[in-house]
Amino acid sequence: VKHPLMNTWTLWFTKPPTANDKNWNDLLKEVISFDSVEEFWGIYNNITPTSDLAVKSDYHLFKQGVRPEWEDLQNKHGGKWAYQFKDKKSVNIDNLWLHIMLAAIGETLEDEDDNEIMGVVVNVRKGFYRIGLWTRSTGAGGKRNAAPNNAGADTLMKIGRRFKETLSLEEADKVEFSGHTDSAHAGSTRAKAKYSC
Ligand code: M7G
Repeated sequence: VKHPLMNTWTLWFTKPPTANDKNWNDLLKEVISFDSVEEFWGIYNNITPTSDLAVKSDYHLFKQGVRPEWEDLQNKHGGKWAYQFKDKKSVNIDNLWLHIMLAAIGETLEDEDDNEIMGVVVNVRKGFYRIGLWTRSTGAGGKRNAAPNNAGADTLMKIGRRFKETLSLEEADKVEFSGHTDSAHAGSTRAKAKYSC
């Protein structure tokens, strides 16, 4: 028997750039899609653990039909919650990434009619690991020039708190939300956080 998931999910991988690679988008590879719990474990047990990936690698787990890029039409009004784990030696990144993937495919990061979660990401960097949670909107709902169906800030904050709980962070460790357009303009590290919790 297969236990179906609410959505079909696609795993993507960003490979570290070599000297010839110029475009970020060329480094991004679609790996596989799945729609059952059993397929998820089959894939999980057969891919390289995050802790064994080279620096500048990423895994992205996104709903099928959404590319893990700011430019995707379904991401362009959105943003991400993120947390950087700066002590790479003491953190169990494989376990954290597994937890956030299970929360995504098990749909526990949002309420049923929120429809905000696009996917989750883990970045392997020189000085840190970062886990991100991409949302469809930036919480501008209700504001005058918000895109249609944009969620309100309360919905984004609720998702942020669940993200933080799923990562078992201490109250003092703040997760931060930034919009993708800010990231695209400022470069990811300099984007100003819109919310934190
Ligand atoms: P990052 O991997 O989000 O964080 O972005 P990092 O700075 O900690 O490595 C690194 C760089 O990758 C960005 O400054 C962009 O040049 C590129 N990049 C990342 N993302 C997610 C995108 C994207 O969605 N679209 C484009 N065009 N470039 C991206």
